[in-house]
Amino acid sequence: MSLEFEVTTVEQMEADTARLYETAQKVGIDVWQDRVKNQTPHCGFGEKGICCRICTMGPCRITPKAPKGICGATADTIAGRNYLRMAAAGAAAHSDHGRECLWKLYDAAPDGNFHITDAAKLLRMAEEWGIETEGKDIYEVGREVALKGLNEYGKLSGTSILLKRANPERQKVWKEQGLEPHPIDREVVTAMHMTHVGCTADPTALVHEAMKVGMADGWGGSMLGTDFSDIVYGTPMPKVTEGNLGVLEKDYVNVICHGHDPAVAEMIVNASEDPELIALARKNGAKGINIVGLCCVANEMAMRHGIRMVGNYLQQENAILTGVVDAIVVDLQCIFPNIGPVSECFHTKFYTTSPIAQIPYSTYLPVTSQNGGEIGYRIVKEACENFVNRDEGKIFIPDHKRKAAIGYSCEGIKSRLDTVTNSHVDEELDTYKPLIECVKSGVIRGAAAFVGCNNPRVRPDYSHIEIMKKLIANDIVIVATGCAAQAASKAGLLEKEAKVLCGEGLRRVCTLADIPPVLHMGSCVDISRMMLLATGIAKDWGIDVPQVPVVGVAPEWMSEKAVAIANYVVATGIDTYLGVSPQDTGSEKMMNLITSETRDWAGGAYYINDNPDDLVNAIINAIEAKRAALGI
Ligand code: XCC
Ligand code: SF4
Repeated sequence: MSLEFEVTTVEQMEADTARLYETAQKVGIDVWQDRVKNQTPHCGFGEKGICCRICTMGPCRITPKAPKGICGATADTIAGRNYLRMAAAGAAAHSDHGRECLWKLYDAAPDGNFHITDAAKLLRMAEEWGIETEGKDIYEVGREVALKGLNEYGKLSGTSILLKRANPERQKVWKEQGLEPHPIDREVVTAMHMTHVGCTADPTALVHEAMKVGMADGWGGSMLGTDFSDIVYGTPMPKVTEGNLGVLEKDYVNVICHGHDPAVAEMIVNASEDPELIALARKNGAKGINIVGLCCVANEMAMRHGIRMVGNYLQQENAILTGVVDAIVVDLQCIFPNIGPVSECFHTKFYTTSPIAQIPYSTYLPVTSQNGGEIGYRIVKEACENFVNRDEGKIFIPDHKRKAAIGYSCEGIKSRLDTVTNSHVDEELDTYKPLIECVKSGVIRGAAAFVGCNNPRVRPDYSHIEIMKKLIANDIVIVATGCAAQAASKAGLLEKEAKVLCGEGLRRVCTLADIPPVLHMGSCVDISRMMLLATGIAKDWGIDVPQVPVVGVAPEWMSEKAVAIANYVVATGIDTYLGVSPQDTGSEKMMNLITSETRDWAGGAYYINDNPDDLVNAIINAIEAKRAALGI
């Protein structure tokens, strides 16, 4: 083990960004750094959540002189409604992505564009849902299971079928507190209706519904998205890839897949393996075709195929500014509209593929189950043809990239734990017990689940990386998804060698189980994997989730999806540490609800602090307090 391990620092990443910013200025295009300047200072009313524009008597803003909107809505009501609307939009986005994955299973066929890749997982789900499989073709089973899943969105009555997966104590809390979500679409509609002019004014009820719509996401739409992605595209298992801008290759045709739903990216990867297209790339002077991912679709593709990850959210303009992106193809969510204008300054071809995300200055090719293969082929072909159109004078690729050990789904984590089970209490396989033993004995102090975006409101990636480093040094193991996981990958924290940064206990566990100290669990819908991990640990331990020394951490979150996530994480009984405040500071009542009162309902609440040093100390103290309460 080399003790010379060094992370790639935020300063080095910022130097890359600064160099690419020069290119942006040279070609005359604005990037997010410019727009942040133009938007600062932000609107104080919006920032505090006390601007209401849900009816045309308004917009109304709350000030000491005007403490109520025209209808009489107070700061508490306005901030509460805004908060619930964010949660509803986030739940809608994740859940609709999940729905697309279900349709891909429904449409799957042996000779079609989409197939059943993890048949064993499909059969497990059929059993879980009481679907008869005896004597049926696997694709017939797939259609039945898909229909049952789709029914979860709009069934006439009942609550999420997936709640049963949680430990019994959690299920009881959800029932008693009225937090069992109704069908997913219904819950989103309820949230929108409650926040219509003249409906719910009570902030407590608004926060309660935010948790419920969050539950419809985390224990509904997102969880379905994860499971059905696994069935159609394969369940992630440990493997190695690379991350950061240095994965772009000057001599190759570069195609970036950006967004969330794996469907389009799968079609692009398939096409890139077509011998005819590889020959075309070579004919045009390239050495081959290099497919890379950006944002969550990068996580999806990396976890399943080892596709390399070019970066997280704030890196999307940077990637094109390298001048070597021959095509960028997007599906949905987290796509800067400015990808269009930036691409126009280069030879880069920009493709949109979903009716949900139609963006100016793109070629719009809506992808369906039926035409996916054809469109994937067309895009890769056009990218190969486009290789010759690069402008040498605009090319600069930062050379930073790091190895990344990834693929730690629950199944992937258990597969690693199985290798060390025998050295522990029993010989059971497929259990979290070895991990629990490590926590009980104090070799590992606890776990932190890192999620969320990067955000120019704080120093991008800095909070993620600094907090992670300090936690692993304190023997707190990390699981990460989304852009948080990619921040870790850029820094090198997903390398197994990063164990030298750990405290002695965690370092030993990393060596024994052959894992990095930061475990990449996937994309943001895969935070559902984290919920299954937390409730699975609680089950195997025989305690409830709020007792487990685990916390959620979102130091740089920005999206409405993150609000939905934060709500289901606290509803699952996990305290969540936020580095960016929800836009509710204009209402003391709201801040009290989300940072304290929700803990009385479900065992979890937010802790908010934009100073990463304070945030990390609070996390360590909280984990130690949970340990003390357990007497370990
Ligand atoms: Fe989007 Fe999922 Fe945030 Fe990244 S972490 S900026 S939501 S891509 Ni989900
Ligand atoms: Fe103003 Fe009330 Fe209308 Fe909101 S709902 S804009 S507070 S009048």
